[in-house]
Amino acid sequence: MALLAESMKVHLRQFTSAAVDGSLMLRGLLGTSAGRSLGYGKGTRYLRNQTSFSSSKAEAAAPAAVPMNQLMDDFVNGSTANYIEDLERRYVENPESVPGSWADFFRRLEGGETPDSLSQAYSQFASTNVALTGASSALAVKKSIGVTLLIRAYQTQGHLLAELDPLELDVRPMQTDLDPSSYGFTEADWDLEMSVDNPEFAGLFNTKEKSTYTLREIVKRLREVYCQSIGYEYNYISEKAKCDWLRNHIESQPHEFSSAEKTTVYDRLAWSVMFENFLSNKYTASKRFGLEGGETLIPGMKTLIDTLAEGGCETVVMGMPHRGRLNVLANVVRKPLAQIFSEFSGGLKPITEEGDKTDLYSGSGDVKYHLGTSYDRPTISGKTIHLSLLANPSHLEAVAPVVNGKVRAKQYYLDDKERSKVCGIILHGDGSHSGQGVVYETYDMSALPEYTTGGSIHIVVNNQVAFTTDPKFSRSSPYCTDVAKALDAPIFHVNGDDVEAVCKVMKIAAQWRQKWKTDVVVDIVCYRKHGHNEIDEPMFTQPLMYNAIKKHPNPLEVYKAKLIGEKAMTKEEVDAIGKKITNIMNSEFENAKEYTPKARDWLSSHWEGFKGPDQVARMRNTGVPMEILKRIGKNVTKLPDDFTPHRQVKKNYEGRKKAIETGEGIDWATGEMLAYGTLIHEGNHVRISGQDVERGTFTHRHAVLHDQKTGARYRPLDHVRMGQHPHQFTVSNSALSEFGVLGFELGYSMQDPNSLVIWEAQFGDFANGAQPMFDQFLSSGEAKWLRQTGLVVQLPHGYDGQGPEHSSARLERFLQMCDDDPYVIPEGMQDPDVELFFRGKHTIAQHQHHNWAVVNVTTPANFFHCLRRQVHRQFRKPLIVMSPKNLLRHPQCKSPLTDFDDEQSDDNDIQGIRFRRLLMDDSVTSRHPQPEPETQVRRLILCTGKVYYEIAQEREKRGLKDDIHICRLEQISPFPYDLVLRELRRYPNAEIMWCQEEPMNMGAYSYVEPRLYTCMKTLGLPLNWPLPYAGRPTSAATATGFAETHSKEQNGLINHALTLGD
Ligand SMILES: Cc1ncc(C[n+]2csc(CCOP(=O)(O)OP(=O)(O)O)c2C)c(N)n1
Ligand SMILES: [Mg+2]
Repeated sequence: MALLAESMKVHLRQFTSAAVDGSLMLRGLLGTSAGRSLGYGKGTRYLRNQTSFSSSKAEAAAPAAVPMNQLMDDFVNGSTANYIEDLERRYVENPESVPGSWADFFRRLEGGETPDSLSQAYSQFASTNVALTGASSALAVKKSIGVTLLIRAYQTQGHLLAELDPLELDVRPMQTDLDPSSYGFTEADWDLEMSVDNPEFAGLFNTKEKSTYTLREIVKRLREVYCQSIGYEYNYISEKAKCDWLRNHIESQPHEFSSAEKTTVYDRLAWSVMFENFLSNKYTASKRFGLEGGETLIPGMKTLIDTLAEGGCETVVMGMPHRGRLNVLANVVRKPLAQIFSEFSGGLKPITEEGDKTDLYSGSGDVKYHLGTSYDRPTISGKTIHLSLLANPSHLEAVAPVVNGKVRAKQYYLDDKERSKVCGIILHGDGSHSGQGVVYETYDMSALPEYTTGGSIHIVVNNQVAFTTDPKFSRSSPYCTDVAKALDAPIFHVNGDDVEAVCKVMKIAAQWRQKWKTDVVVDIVCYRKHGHNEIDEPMFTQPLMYNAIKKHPNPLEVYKAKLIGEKAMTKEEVDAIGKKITNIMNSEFENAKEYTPKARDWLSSHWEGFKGPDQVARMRNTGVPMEILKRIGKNVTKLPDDFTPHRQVKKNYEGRKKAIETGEGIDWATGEMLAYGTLIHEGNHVRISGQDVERGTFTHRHAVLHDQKTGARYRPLDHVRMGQHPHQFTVSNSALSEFGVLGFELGYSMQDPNSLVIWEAQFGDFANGAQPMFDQFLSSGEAKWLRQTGLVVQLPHGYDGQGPEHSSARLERFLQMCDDDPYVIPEGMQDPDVELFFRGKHTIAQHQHHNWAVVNVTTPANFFHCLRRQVHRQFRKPLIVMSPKNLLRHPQCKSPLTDFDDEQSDDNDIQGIRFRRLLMDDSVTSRHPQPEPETQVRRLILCTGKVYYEIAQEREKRGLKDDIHICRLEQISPFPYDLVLRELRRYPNAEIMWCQEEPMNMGAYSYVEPRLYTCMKTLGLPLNWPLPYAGRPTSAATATGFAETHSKEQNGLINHALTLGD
């Protein structure tokens, strides 16, 4: 609100001095000083809700500052000024379209009556309270203005007087704008009959039935609509049609529920309240983050879902925090009660199903109020709607963008162009909605072309406290929902004790979403019956509130009293509902004792055929026949004849084309393009998102070209094959967010395994803004929730003197989260069967049991295989890529096209047709697990990433190729034990050294060291402790900011790596 008021003041200031040369003016009426006048001159246009207006008059007077106090006139506030201007504009267009008294007023102004005389009339009116009948017509106009402004004020600010707090502790002061006396009315005016004949008030007053209303009736009606259990905030929405639609829905909705509807609402509320009571009686000492005090959420959500289904929605994806989650699972998603109760009794681990020979993998599990599930729910209209509730971590709000990503992916796969069939519902707490930045990041993506989902429905369970913190200490805005105003989302605040009001706003919210396809917010103002959880003492910190809560009846009692009072239901009828529910719960409680979770809740239907870690999966080769490579290469490097690319981009594309034609010198970007192109060719969906990914932060990708004459965009990868879906290849620059966008892509990747979803950070270090996504979802999500994702995260990494903030993607952190045992070599990798070894089968178990992979790839072809491997296997794991910067253009970092093909697919030698986890020294060729020893080699340097090229170049210069061999760990984790063992066998006399660019406390050193020792120990090699190390010393900062120091350090570590002792 403050922002809007400020912007309005700016307008007023500008209008004051705009040239008006004889146009219609309200100057005299609205204030005697020029500083308070309003109006718009010919050719000057006022844009609602914008902080500027444009004038076609070049010579328009420059705005002169007006003292702020003059702009604060209680009569000419932001909304009234806006309203009068609107009336004036409508009068100019069509005098019939405004109420008669206004038309008269404008006519008189046109007729030459001076603004001053009207102004005097206003003053007289304000001081003398002349009754309308028999008053001068000027005073009639004044009354009319007063009443229209009053109505408008209620439409805009009525929510400030709405009765939202069930505890009635929130004392809401009378608002000046909502007080009739602010418009000159006095007690004596209550029974004045007035015209309210205005199309914008048609929903409020039926003027056909009754041509005039008394002030008393008008205020009563306004309070009824705007100040009862619902507070509507919507007038800031800049699109008039949307505002009108909403106003119409608010003002002309039938306010009465039918008796059948009331029974349904009662039944649903009873389930909600009784579920919490049941749990509280049966599991007294258990934490469940109950919904007590906010139970009307459940009937509200059911109404929401019913209405969405009526509006064509078939699938809903939901995300929510701890509060009330079990209730939502039981009563909205309909997870079997016996299962929920069984989880309360300790949550048995799932058992192996009959006939299944393998041990059922159950992961590490999670607490009951984090698990997700899905269900097909029949709705009131008879349609069925698919509901899925995503598993979520404790990190409040982190799941919000994940929901939207999943919704967007579903819309892609359902070809839901209108975005009507799939909708996201995101639940929030009041504290977290206003406090967590990811909430804004999620809203901010809501209208971006490649991220929009056609609007999410946000529900805030606003219990007016966050753990022990009162709202005034947890947010600076009046409402916890104010952040959504930035997006023009309508916000409905509703008293959580009024279940019918909750259902009513949910219905409008669903209708809004289906109609306008933008976000909408429902803020259920309720309370929290217990402490933060059931075993927490709230009286320590909120004594007054909890004294009120103790005396407060629960929402079911409130509704029951209402229904019985108004004779909508009898006591017997409500009792029968209670009895039915108690019986069902009791019998489910009994069933829970026998309940053993057997469902293999691994993968959703799209994931059929995919394997959990307990099932043996296959890996496919990733090479592609040369002929297809060439065809795709040609298609994606060809630009239309009438397209004018930038000169450098043209050259770049010519280079790519030539490399494909000649089969030589494929660079990183071309290799990447071939990976995407071949995956698309096979029918997969490829999506790349992140900051500036279209061009690429380092100008290497140019996945979207811009015509230099027309500005038209061209995406070569849209042309891999004929009839390609327009979004099959998606590449999009994102909002400048890491947490939100990564979350979105994670959600997207979880939908369908046949998609390659990539999030790329601008520089790897910025990924730390998304740390909860790595900690809570990517590295541990499968273990906790049995849900797989093949999301690829590309993090530019490498020390090239750009300072501490652009060098390191913090490789060490990703490695620290890898769950492989540093001291145990996985079965089959230590002494592999030769045939299995060549077919790569001995590595599958390791990959399947690992939580994610971390790679640092150094050749375009290997990156091609690495990306393709993500899709060409029967399970999915997240992939963290330390992606290159200077290798994008490095003359040595090129691959021949033959490294991409599948020529060797029938050969025993798997390397070359698949991703190479370790690149051997370039002088050796044998890949046998027991290679011929290279006895002359004195040192084996193991390293990863681009430092390889620097060491190799210097080694060449120094003529040390025979003495020092270099191996690259392209995949650092899961650690390629088998290949490292092979290399150790190859070099029996060599000293093993680890070389890295990063400081010793960073990079891969700490991860590699114990694993290398394990390999040495296995082979009976002497353990050289500490592990010989060439790299930067330990450091607090990731890198130096001084270019000279950087070079010195870099040269120093390379020199160290290549300096052999005697
Ligand atoms: C990101 C994050 N910070 C802190 C917490 C610890 N925490 C759990 S619940 C809670 C209070 C949440 O308040 P609110 O959003 O109002 O939800 P309520 O519990 O009142 O339903 C806090 C601070 C958390 N889970 N996540
Ligand atoms: Mg709260």
